[in-house]
Amino acid sequence: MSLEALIFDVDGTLADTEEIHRQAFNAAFQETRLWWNWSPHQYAELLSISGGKERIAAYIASLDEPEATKRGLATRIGELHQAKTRIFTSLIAGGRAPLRPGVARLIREAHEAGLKLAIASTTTPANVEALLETHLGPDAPRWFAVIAAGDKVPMKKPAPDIYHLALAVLGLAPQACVAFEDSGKGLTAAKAAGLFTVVTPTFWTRTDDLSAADLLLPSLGDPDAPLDDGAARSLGAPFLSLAALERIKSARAARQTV
Ligand code: XBP
Ligand code: MG
Repeated sequence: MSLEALIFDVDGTLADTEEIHRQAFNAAFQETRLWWNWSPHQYAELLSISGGKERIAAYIASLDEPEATKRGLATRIGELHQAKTRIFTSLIAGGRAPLRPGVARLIREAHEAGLKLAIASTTTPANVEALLETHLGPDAPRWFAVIAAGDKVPMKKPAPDIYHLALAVLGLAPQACVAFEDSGKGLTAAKAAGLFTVVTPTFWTRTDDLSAADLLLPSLGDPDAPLDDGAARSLGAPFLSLAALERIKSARAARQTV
């Protein structure tokens, strides 16, 4: 089955955004005078929880405070997360998280070749639009047949729900698509949805179990930012182009039918 769609995760995959998320959370905590401050080490641990609202809830539950205090704090999660999202999207619009190497090139290549594009992310939809509009232009969100993100599904990654939603709107079988992820949770979700998955880890996900990746690369690479020799050799090209992706995916499918 030929390649008909690319499905992209957002945080860590389109751009290395989690440090900006961390700063936005902390700025929201200052703005609401809670004075919490998540260190990079603390945030790396909190990232085991998908979803910003769920992350705040888990942090509140971990506090050494009376239950009544924690119940009161839990009623403020929506307000806190709205403030955080406003701050995050403003930082993104200010260019604080460039797209990773090869992302703009591959999205444009797929768009111009007539492939369908989709997003499958745990993050809040406003974050996705800010990232796409800032780096690919005001029309970019409309290049995507579906932006499946945030609370649009009951179960977040590593559950496959968000990928099932993206595939349903695309109207495609998983065999006709490729997923792009950065984390173990995202990889688990994409594989559970039956997708060939390219993984480009970041600092935050470098210790995740990525052994189920169909293609594991340091990034997608670019003509002016070619992959290192090892990755280029495994790919048979200095960066991941649509042609290289189709070649590798077809070869893997052919081997599986033997
Ligand atoms: C990563 C996440 C998100 C972000 C924070 O999403 O787990 O929760 O860390 O964004 P993905 P929100 O890798 O699936 O794009 O605060 O909007 O959840
Ligand atoms: Mg991610």
